[in-house]
Amino acid sequence: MAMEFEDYLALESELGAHNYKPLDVVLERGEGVWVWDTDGKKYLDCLSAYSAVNQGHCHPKIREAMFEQAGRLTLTSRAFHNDQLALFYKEICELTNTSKVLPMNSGAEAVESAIKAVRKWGYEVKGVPKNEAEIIVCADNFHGRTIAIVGFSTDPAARSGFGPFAPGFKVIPFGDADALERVITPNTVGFLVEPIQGEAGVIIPPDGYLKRVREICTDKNVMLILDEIQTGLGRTGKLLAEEHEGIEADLTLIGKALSGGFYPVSAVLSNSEVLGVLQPGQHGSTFGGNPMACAVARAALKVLVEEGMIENAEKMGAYFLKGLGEIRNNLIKDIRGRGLMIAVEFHAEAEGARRYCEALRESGLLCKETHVDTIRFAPPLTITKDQVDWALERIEPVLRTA
Ligand code: IF1
Repeated sequence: MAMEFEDYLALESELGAHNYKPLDVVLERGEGVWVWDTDGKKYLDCLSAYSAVNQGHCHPKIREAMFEQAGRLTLTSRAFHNDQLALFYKEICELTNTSKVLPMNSGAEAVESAIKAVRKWGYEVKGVPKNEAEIIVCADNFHGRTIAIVGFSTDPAARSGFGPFAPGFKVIPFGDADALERVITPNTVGFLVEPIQGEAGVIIPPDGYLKRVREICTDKNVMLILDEIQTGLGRTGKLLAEEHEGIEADLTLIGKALSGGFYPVSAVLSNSEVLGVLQPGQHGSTFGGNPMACAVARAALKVLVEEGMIENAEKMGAYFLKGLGEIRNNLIKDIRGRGLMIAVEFHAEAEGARRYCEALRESGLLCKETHVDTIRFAPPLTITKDQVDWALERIEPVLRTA
């Protein structure tokens, strides 16, 4: 069956759940920062699959690792050992200064796993009474789509209609360390937070926030859980965003770019105390830690570091942000970013960012609005100065229009 653009959209609409509203483009190929649609039109990808493709589309070295592993051994389950897992552990621990790792698949699973582990830590190590553990989260968080996670979301779209929800979560404002200090009780086991809120619209907390949070958590014996699923692995110009404030979380959650977009791979990285409470049979996953995932993740981490992508994100991010800052349009409310995690927010009078995303698509640039008023720019970390210039040449006329 020869499929045309309209046929793909019609079939998807007929047979798929309508839980997305994608831009009208059907992609069939990607290489580096570029993707091509079914008509052969080329675009610069400024979303990078929500930062899962930090290393660029179809990175040849990750692909090679995946092909090689696919021809050897893909899945053993954790009933047996495999020859990739130990090396994945070693490499990620050395890179991130971690003492224990729990491999999972999706980001949401990493979040769920961290919640389970800190609760258990609370009961067994901190001495919290049975079923009384509390975890503090922030308003406007985004941590995934499971029942427990959407239960502590403050976004009506994400949570309404899905109850009843798991108890044990308290919500405080993001960026407010005093609020954290006030709400902690002896039963608080963890504080779960994004270093920069992604879905909320690239919200950067005040300077010193994470440092204060780290001090408060240490002081009150509360485990600091940083969700670096989006901010991690180079996106903000550091391997982990926590480095901007020179702190270390007790648990760090990574996913997305851990596979460079080839495969769902996530992990909980922890000090030994928290993950140390999990005993055989208490947690697991059929695919977690499988040899394919480990081989792919090892290659994805290697190229991220060896090819200088993290430093490039810092440099190109600053250059991109500066270029965007020169665009004049009274409808633009704010332009902000760290590394290549960048947002342009419009005033309500602009009547939404979606139309700008549509116009950018026409001009050969793919990006996506978040909520109503914000466009996120997050190209692969391999982007060159010429490619940023190419992007700015197209963004400028579009964003300049009223
Ligand atoms: C979708 C958003 C981004 C995340 C953080 C955990 C997860 C995510 C900080 C869960 C996932 C994704 C999910 C994706 C769109 C995307 C997203 F707009 F929804 F919020 F990136 F900004 N923690 N974020 O950002 O990871 O289970 O999906 O692997 O379509 O829902 P996951």
